[in-house]
Amino acid sequence: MDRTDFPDDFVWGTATAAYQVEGATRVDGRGASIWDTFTRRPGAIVGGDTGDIADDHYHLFRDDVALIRDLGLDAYRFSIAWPRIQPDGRGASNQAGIDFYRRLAENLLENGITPWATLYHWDLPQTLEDADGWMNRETAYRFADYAGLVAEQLGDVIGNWITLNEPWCSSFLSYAGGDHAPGRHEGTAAARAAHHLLLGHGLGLSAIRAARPEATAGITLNLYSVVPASPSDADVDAARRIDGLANRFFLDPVLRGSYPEDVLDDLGQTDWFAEHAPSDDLALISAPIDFLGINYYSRHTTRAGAPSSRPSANPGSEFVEMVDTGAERTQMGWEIHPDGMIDVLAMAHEIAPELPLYITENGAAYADVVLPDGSIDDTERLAYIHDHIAAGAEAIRQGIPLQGYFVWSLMDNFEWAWGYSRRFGIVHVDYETQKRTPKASAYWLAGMLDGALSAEVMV
Ligand code: IFM
Repeated sequence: MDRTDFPDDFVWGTATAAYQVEGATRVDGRGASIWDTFTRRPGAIVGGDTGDIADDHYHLFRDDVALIRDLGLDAYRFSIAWPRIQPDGRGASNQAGIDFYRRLAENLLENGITPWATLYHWDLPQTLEDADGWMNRETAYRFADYAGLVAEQLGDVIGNWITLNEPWCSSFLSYAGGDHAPGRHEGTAAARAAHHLLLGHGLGLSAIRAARPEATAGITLNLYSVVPASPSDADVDAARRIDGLANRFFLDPVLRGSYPEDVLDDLGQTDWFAEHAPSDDLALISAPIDFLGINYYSRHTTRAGAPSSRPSANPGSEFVEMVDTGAERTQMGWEIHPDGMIDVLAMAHEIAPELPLYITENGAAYADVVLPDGSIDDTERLAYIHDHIAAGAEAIRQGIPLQGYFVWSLMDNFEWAWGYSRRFGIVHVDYETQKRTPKASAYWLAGMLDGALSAEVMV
């Protein structure tokens, strides 16, 4: 397999997110985010890790951009930290924050790499969480102000915008499951946070379009292939619930302009949505996007199970069990199912046949071993990425307009509640020295893309 198996203009990229890589959390006027707060909560993060230093990408970005160039990649998807731009989540922009992203974007362009910026990859300014965060509709308007401000000031060097990354995570996982910042347990009411995030997307999109009519803009959803463990009515219904919460609750409003009624019913939120999610909101949320970003990692096989009273990131579906099919899993425990990537692409394509699709994240965590000669032979990650890229090629053969693939992640980084205990990078990071070492998967990718990765890269 090489890049000639894909259209000439297919975008090959890699992705990171601000809090996971930047570090430098207290410099140049950056305000506190909910992750700065959450990582201080005892027991919230494995090992008590924080993003305070992470990969120090804030200072080392030039070396990281050189790596991206040498990998032969066309695009870099990074995220902009809202609290660097508006330390309190509102008001005028902090010039030092804007300047950092301008330096990064300019450096990318000088190296022939196209910047793709995500505006919200989960680092809400803490002051906005103090005012009830995404449970408060006002936060959507603050996000739109921020999006417009950034597009206005950086739209000359950044042409591709993603409003939100994975709103399922920043709503259900964060406000129901409590696994992610701000670590709240609002149960099924977390659906309201999801609506406010999506409203933020709609308002933000319109602010980007107003500031930069020429911009290309979309949203990234994390979608799962969901299948019932058996054809029994109960297992099929379990699949309906999980597909509803994970996929349709986000795809439908963005692509169809409506929420799935069965999911609102499962969540007991029909009345709240009738009153607080009017058709005007849905018109904004479903305004045309230029592309849909899909993050794909795994498949869920579901069966009906026993009710549990534990706070769940899938509220209302506590009595659904995920089945172990015996398929191989990554270190995250996520089942490896490359064909599922075709399923989720097809899911979106069926609703919006003309819409360009991008895999904005795909990758795997494994317990890498640094060999005595310093190399990292991550054959499992290499196979995972290879097989998913092959699935992408198959999706294109089936007529799905897949236009790009971004590997998650460029380098090992702060994996949220898992801290530094999970490594997703194709480039290894020694957190003591900040030395970057490309893994076997990076060399393989560079070979496929005719990159020019040298034997070892020191930072
Ligand atoms: O690290 C995350 C990323 O921030 C969002 N998508 C999934 C990745 C792996 O868990």
